[in-house]
Formats: sequence, C-alpha cells, structure tokens
Amino acid sequence: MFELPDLPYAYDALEPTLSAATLHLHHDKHHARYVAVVNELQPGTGASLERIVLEASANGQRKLANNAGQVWNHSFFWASMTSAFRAPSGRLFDAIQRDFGSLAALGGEFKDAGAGHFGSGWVWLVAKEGAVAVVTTHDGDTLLAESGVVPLLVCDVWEHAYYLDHRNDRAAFLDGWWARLANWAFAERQFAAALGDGAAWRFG
Ligand code: MN3
Repeated sequence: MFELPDLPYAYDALEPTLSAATLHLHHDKHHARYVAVVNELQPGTGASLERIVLEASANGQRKLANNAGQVWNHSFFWASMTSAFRAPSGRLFDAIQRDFGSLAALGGEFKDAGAGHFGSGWVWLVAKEGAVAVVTTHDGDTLLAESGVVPLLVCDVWEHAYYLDHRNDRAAFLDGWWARLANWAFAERQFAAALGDGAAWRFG
C-alpha cells in the first residue's frame, strides 16, 4: 500500500502564487485520489511505484499507469517547489548558460512550453546526456521510461493546479512559479545525480 506523502512545507508556504486553498485541494484531494486508485488496483504487491508505472505502461494497463504516474509526478512536483527561492548556481547554472545562453532565456522557453501545452500535462526541466532541456508530457505520463533522462524540476499545468489562484491564466501561474517557487537547490541535486554524483529522487 502506498501512502500520500505529506507536503514538504506548510499549506500557505507558497502564497501568493499558490494559495493554501489550492494546496489543500491539490494535495489532499487530487493527489490523495491518485494514491487511493493505485492502492485499489494494485494492493500490497511490495513493488516500487517506479516499477508499477513502468510495468503498467508496458502492459497497457492505462488506468494503473495513469494513476501511478500521477502519484509520482505530484510527489516530484511538491519537491520542485520551495518557499525559500534562490537562483540556480554551480554546475547547473553553468549548464544553463551553455545550453540556453541565460537563465532568463531558459525561463522563457520553460514558460512558453508550459503555457503552450495543449490540455492537461506537465512541463519539465530535464538533464539528458549532460545537457539541460525543456520537455512536456501529457496527462499522467511520466519520464520514467526515457533512458538517460533525469528530471530536474516539474510544473503541473493541469487546470486544477492554478485555477483557484489564476483562473484561466496559465501563463501568469507559470510566471510566478518560475520567479518565486522553483526549487533550484533540489534541481542542483538532481543535476548532480545526472552527472553521476549521488542518487536521483525516487518516490519515498
Ligand atoms: Mn495536479
């Protein structure tokens, strides 16, 4: 059985970009529901969440793959945000400069990808073979099956992530998210793992 992980901060820690009301709804209702569905479909096998996502996807078990993927993506999303924003530094900052020219240019690409993503999904900053890149995924899809890809940050662009605070203005949500919530300390640890230094995040 999987448990819904607690948020790594208080419900009001991400205000005003994301309100306590949004985090209660998003974590306590949406994320909790995905966990409950996985537990209904896959009770007590002892398999890791990562393995369940990969096997369910490979076997065409779409409901299990989608819900398990959403459990993983949301847990990674909570880790991708912080109330103590600072800019990226070190090797990750150097790679961003090399691959995008500037942090602002990367921000533009990330926000455009998220705002332009049609329908529900996720916008990711990833490391792929040492380079930094922006990718999007649809619905409950994950990047777990992408060989050589280590996610650094993710932002949820499903409407439930921002509608209470930003109504239909996904771009405004992404602006605030990029400027105030992105957890670069976490992204730096993920980038180090991508370079072989330490382990990448896994579902706890
Ligand atoms: Mn969500």
